[in-house]
Order: sequence, then structure tokens, then C-alpha cells
Amino acid sequence: MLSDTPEPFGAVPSPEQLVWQRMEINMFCHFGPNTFTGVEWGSGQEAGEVFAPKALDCRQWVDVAEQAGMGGIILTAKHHDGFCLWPSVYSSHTVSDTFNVLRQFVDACHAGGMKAGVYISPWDRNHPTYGTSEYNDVFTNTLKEVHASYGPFFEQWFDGACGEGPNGKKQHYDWPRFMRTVYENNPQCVIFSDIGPGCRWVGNEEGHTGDPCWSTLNTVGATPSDNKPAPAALETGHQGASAWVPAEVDVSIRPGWFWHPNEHPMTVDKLMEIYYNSVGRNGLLLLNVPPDTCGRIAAEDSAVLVAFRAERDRIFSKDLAQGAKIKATSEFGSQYTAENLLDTAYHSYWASVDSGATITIKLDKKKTFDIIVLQEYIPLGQRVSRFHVECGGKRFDATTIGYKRIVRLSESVTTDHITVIIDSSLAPPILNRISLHRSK
Ligand code: FUL
Repeated sequence: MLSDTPEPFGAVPSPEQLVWQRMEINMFCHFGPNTFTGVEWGSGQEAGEVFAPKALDCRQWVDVAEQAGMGGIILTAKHHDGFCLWPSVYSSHTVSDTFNVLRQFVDACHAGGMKAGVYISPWDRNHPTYGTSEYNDVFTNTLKEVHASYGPFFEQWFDGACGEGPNGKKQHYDWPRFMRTVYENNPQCVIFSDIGPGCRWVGNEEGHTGDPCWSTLNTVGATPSDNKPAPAALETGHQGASAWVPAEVDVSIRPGWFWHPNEHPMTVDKLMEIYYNSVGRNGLLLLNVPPDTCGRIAAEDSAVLVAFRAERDRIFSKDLAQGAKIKATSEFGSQYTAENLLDTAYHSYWASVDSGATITIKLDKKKTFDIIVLQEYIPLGQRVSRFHVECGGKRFDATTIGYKRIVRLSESVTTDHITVIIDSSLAPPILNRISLHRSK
């Protein structure tokens, strides 16, 4: 006997993970002594005075992120050199009391309606206790200090790097305690690490998820840094695994993570490629845009971000499937018909009773398109493992859908008839959106 509403299948996102996934693109800001010394990994021995932004303007970062269509910014409040961008009582390697960058950042985000996130590196090449159990106390206190005094943060970023400290020793991180401390001070925070629990590293820094890409991951017995799944497994996730740990694709707009005078941002075409391979393949894109020595995002970076936004708007603001007639071979009931796939209400979805199903779209007239976007209704789990699209006498195969799948056709098609065939699915498929677009 069927219940009145479709049941969830397997692991599902928490409300915070769903909000996070729907943000789609966020900004990463690597900023600290390295911005001034030209290196990517500071030694921790730099004089604090090297960090001297000439005209710090966190509101400008927020404006740029806003114009680029991003909803959140994550700041490296402490990178591996240990330098704290706030006057921490747990370190002597910090900004001065009167120059609190983290405070300015959080205030600018609040004023601009932007969500603030924080990167606090466990690896610390400056702290004298690093490499001893005492450092786990120091780091726990540091987390408490940041989250209690500057939060709430939408995301805590835990970098997996674990190298030597000033005394040549490596640290055994107390990950359960670190995670607990964040949640105690900020229960809504999505925690990034190699294995989550909020979201996972995607296994590369090149700007793509795997194919397939599951938001589920087998984390049993795994720990961040030294005992994580292989990068290839982080790229694809694990089909049907018991934890919901979606992929976050962190990549820099420039060759380095930090701003360097002789480096430049990538092109809009490259950013679009990254967008298709991250957001378009069930990932969240965390795009690093590093502030310069003034403490501002460089004009060339903001120009390319504005153009990136304009290109996405050009392609995706017009949905050619609007006005179409749509049918599916299997429907859960009158509330969950295929027509729900064409509206933009997130929580209105089509649910099938059968594991395989075919959706037929009849457009109001012949149209030319080269992009099909599909979304599974992930609050009820990720289900589809293989599907294909038939249109204009051609067939296009793909694997997972997840939160969003952007299928780019190898050539434009002109037709008024499209079928989407779900070939295999872990449970009856549930999708909330299908749309058609023209990029060329
Ligand atoms: C890596 C770090 O070592 C890099 O410096 C950078 O912060 C990147 C996002 O993560 O693991």
C-alpha cells in the first residue's frame, strides 16, 4: 500500500545542507601575510608587520560577490602560517587589536546581506605548542573564540593539510573535538573537511566533480587529512552510502590561492567550463578570488566575474521548455505529476512509482537548444544513476543528476519533441525541474 507522499530514500541533506547546496556558487578569499610576501605557504616566521593592506575594504568584496551572483564568502582567518586575522588571545602571531580584519569582514557581510564563512587552518607553522597534545586545546579554544565572538558562520572550512610546525613535529588532530566545538557554538554551521560532515573536498583543485557524482559518502572509519578516501572516490562519492556529504569544488580564479602581482584571473570561458563541471555536475562551486595588497579585489578579477554572471544569465534566464506539454510514464499521484517539472517552485516535484520512467516533452513549437538542465528533488535523496535524453534523432547519455545536472549537447538540436529516459535509479526517481537552454 502506497503512502500519500513519496518517502525519502537513503541519506538526505539536513535543512542547512539543502540551503548550502542551493547557494550554488560562493566566494573564497585567501588573504594574509602571503598576499604580501609572494608565497603560497608562509613559514610562520614572517613578521606580523608584513601584513599591511593599504586600503582594506571588505564591503568591496561583498559588492563584487553580490554582482557575481554569489551568496556567501569564506575568509582564510588563519592559514598555515598561523597568522590570525583577528586579535586572538590564543596566539601571539595576529593582527593588532585595532586592526581586526575578521570583524570588518563579518560586519561587511552582514551589512550587505551576504553569508560569512570562515577558514581556520589546523596546520599552524607558528604556534609553539604545535605537534603536542596541548595544541589541540589551543586550536579548540581558537575555534570557540571565533565562532562564539564572530559567528554565526554558514560554513567552517577545515583544510586537510597537516605538515610540520616550528619544532619540526606534526600534529595528531583531535577532529571529533574540533567538529564538536564548532557545532556547540554554531549548530547550523556546515562543516567542510575532506570527509564532511557538512560537505566534502571534491578530491582535486581543478574545478570539477567526478562523473558520476554522488552526494553520499562512506565515512565509516575515515578521518580528514591522514585517513580519507582516495581523491578519485571523493570526486565521485559512493553510490547509496549512508552519509549525505555533498561535494564542494574549491578552485582559484588565479594560478595561486593568494594574490600575486604577476598572476592574472582566468577567462570567462574557463569559468563557464568550471561552472558546467561543478554546479552542473552536482557540486557547489567555491571560487577563490584573492584580495590584493590594498585589501581589495583587483579590477581585472571583478570584471571577469561580472562577465561570468552575465554569461550565466544570458543562457539560463530563458527556459525554452516553458509552455510545453509534459508527460511521464509513471506518476505517484495527482500532486506529483510531470507538470511540476516545468514550474520554478523548488518544492514542487514529479515522483515516479517505477524505477525506470520516461518523460516526454512536447514544445509549443520547434526550438533550437544545446543545454538540458535536470534537478532531482534531493530532500528525498539522490536516486538516479543513469539516464539519457533523445531529441532531434540523437541520443545523449549521462550518469547521476543529484541537485543539478547540466547536460551540454555535443551539437545544437532543433526540434519540438524531447524524451528523458531514466535508465536506472536506486529508487523511483523524483525530479523537481527540467529546463532547456540555448548557449550558441
Ligand atoms: C590547500 C591549502 O594547502 C592551500 O594553501 C589552500 O588553502 C587550499 C584551499 O587548500 O589544502
